[in-house]
Amino acid sequence: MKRVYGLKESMKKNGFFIIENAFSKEKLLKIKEKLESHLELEGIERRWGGVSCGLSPVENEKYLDLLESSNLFDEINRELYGADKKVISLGGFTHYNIPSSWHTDEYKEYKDIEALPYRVAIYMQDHQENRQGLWVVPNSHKSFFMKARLSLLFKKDLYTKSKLGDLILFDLRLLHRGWKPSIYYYFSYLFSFLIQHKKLNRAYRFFLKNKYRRQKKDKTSLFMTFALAQ
Ligand SMILES: O=C(O)CCC(=O)C(=O)O
Ligand SMILES: [Fe+2]
Repeated sequence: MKRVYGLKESMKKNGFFIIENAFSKEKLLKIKEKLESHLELEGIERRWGGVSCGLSPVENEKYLDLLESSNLFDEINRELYGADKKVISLGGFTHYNIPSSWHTDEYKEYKDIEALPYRVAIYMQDHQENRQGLWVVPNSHKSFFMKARLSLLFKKDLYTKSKLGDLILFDLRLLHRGWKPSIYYYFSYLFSFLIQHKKLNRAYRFFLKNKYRRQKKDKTSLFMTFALAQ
């Protein structure tokens, strides 16, 4: 069966799609090693809150070459946009230990729904057993941002539980986050945020930071954006 079977429908309906075992684990681990030794060489500390490095479209292409994934992306692009359409890279990020909170990567509304750009997430480690991978709110991509955020109160989010080698594609308007603290930490954080009590807030963030650190599970992820050439 085609790896991209159901991709277009799922992107429309849910706002995301997962291709399991899209890349070789060995290749990803080599790329991860390179990325991390670069950080070490530059003396960049992978502190709480994370470090992000912006990627140019050219660097995006370089990663695709390293992954030898051009065939897969041809399949994806054909499925999403139809044959003979030119798709370009718009750049992206490498993230190290980013525990991002709920956000969308794009806020504007698109007129041409058939020409929507898409984002890919490649996590360089397994995320079935921890909460550091990608969390999404299915179907939130069609709502206005604030409405989507409010809907978090009653809509169910979903943890992608990706494995090393999986590729996650998502609509840039989808509500998502990397890492979600357990419900207990989440609510107490919300509480300290709501009352805006400086000391309590600081104490709580300190607690959270140590909690994150104690996991001793570093996370590296690669996020890239692609769109139809104009
Ligand atoms: O690295 C992560 O886990 C999340 C990053 C993210 O959401 C983004 O780059 O848009
Ligand atoms: Fe994001």
